[in-house]
Amino acid sequence: TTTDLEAEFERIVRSDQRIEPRDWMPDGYRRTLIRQIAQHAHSEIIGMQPEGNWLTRAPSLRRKAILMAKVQDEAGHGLYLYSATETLGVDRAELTENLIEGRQKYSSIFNYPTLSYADVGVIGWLVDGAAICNQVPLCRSSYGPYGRAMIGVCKEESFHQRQGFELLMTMMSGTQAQRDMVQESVNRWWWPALMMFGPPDDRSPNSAQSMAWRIKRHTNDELRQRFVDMSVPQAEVLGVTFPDPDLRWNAERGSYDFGEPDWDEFMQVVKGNGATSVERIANRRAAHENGAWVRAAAAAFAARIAASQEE
Ligand code: FAQ
Repeated sequence: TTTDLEAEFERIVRSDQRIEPRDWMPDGYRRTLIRQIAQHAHSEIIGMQPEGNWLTRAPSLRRKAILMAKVQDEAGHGLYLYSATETLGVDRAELTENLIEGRQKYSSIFNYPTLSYADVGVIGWLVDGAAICNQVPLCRSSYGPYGRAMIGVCKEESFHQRQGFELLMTMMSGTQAQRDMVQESVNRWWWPALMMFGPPDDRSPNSAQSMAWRIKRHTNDELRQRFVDMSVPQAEVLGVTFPDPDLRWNAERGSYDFGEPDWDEFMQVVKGNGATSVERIANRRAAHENGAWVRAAAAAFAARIAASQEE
């Protein structure tokens, strides 16, 4: 009976075992996972654009090779996460449609422009840093295919974060103009990076249920705090500051106090009114349409192989 199935589902979740694709699950659990994993996949794919913007203008062959590897990794993460979403009974073609028609979201962070090469370093350091902070706990997510996907993804994100930090260390030991370029970039990305963790807990409609289902393991504010605490000492090593006058050590809490991100800006960006929102989706749509002949050719080839095997 449904009650037995529900009880079994609850038992698996509560004992920190994994729900697998063929297991019974509540409709809401399935819907939440499709929403979160698809958004995550879309973020990886759209997230190739801001850094891809600098591939043709990398300052050296070494930087170009590193950046190319990173952007290709993001593509891999996206495809891996689309596969994880498909285990829940949706079709990848449908997910792509949802993205380019604006029916599904992707991370707010990718709606900001990359204006200098320092942005490549700062995205690696702060954006991948925030991504790791958010995704390491997701390795223990209750849905098997998602949790397992996160393990490989996090290893690659760690490489991304280090390449960003190393790039910034190199620039910070260069000329004053280079140091200024890094600080200017940090000033632009700090607040958007904090917004990646989502709205504050009291305005996060999905958190409580997602935590009860052990899809999410920490609240948005918990992870944001962890990220701030992790980033401040790294900024000191680099020799940059964050644009927040309220940022200071709180000995009592053993954590940094910090200011409030501009949540109106966040809501605008999430609604599709970010600086580069239109451009990002237009590029994705064009890539999809320009790839139609590849999909048609692959389908025709597969049909021919299938027909020849029937003979
Ligand atoms: N942007 O109730 P909550 C990467 C939406 S890392 C846009 O708190 P939830 C790596 C949220 O969907 C980035 N929308 O929601 C990389 C919901 O709307 P809905 C991707 C946001 O799901 C680095 C509404 O607000 N990482 O790509 C954002 O419990 C460099 C209410 O929010 C992931 O997706 C936002 N920042 O918590 C690639 C991680 N925040 O769906 C290239 C997995 C919230 O009801 C280069 N996802 N919203 O219409 C998660 O952990 C969660 O989904 C949260 C949001 C924490 C993002």
